[in-house]
Amino acid sequence: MRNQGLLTLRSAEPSPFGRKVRIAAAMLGLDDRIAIEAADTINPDPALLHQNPLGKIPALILPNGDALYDSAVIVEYLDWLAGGGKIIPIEPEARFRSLTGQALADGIMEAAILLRYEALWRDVQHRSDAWTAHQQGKIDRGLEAFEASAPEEISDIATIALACALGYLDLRFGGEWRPKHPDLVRWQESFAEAEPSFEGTRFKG
Ligand SMILES: N[C@@H](CCC(=O)N[C@@H](CS)C(=O)NCC(=O)O)C(=O)O
Repeated sequence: MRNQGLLTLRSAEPSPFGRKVRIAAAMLGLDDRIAIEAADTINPDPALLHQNPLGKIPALILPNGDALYDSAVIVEYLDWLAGGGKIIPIEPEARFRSLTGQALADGIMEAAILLRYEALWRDVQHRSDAWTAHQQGKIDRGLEAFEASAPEEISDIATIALACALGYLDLRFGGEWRPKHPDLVRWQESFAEAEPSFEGTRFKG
């Protein structure tokens, strides 16, 4: 294992991107190296805005005070810390398939978060049906693509990100995705069985 020292993760329990980092850390055996410091992105504290000028979580604070973001960079760092090639394969074909899978699952989460923010931040009369449908289209097409070929590996970054995307749709959108995506429902069950940190990081608030 590479350099020692405590890492601090700025995150919030419901955050699907924070969950992705926490599951990755658990799979890599790094979770006891990471202290979680809660962050509120609606009223970001000055430290968070300094650590990540975008005011977004997750951000990982290194022992020397440097901050890493976003979640894709953090998991790349954690994989490197654990020796490399563990959840982000080294062999190019597998590597870029994995990273692209992560990007697709991250995109589903981003669209879902925008829908959630629309409901949180905008009064009903100012919401746009066209914009909502635009974001929903990304979620629907992303899920269809995963339904057509769910990732085979259970322990790479694409699968972790997909599990977190589905978990976020369960949390904020009442699992509406489930009836249309039976293969993904089964896939999520196998992921949860294989990886206890999925349940361990589920927001129960
Ligand atoms: N691309 C980023 C997305 C992170 C993100 O959107 N985080 C949300 C919480 S889950 C956030 O910080 N939102 C606050 C904001 O957008 O101001 C990543 O992968 O970390």
